[in-house]
Amino acid sequence: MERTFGIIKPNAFADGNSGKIISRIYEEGFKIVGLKKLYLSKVEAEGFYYVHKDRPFFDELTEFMSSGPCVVMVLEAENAIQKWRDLMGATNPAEAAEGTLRKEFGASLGENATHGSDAPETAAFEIGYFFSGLELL
Ligand code: DAT
Ligand code: MG
Repeated sequence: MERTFGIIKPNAFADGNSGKIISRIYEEGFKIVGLKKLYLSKVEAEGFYYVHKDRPFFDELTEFMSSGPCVVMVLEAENAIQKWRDLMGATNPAEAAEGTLRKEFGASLGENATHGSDAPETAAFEIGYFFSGLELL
């Protein structure tokens, strides 16, 4: 079993799509090990996306991620990291395959509805950024 980290981003939360996304997560066979709603500050969003600090879209991204509440989650499944990325679809909703979350709920490249870790090291960092061990028993 593997764990990954996911976010229902502010656009999907504001659009009232959190429930549909959580339903899909269960349908695809994930166990939800941790889940909470947060309203990130700009600084907290910058810390989370630190690896992207030199990218031209860093300010836009962190402004968006701190623009409203989101839902942070720890998901468990076999091959959870790849499985969750597959369910989300391509970064740009316009290029995401039919049936993926970003295709269905993404509004634009920036406001693409969901986040998912891309490797075991980033999953460990991202889970630890938002959850303590006690919250994941
Ligand atoms: P992903 O979220 O698929 O792992 P990423 O890590 O490359 O994609 O980028 C993080 C987020 O930043 C992405 O979900 C949306 C935003 N983003 C990426 N490229 C962008 C761009 N060229 N313009 C605006 N936002 C961008
Ligand atoms: Mg990424």
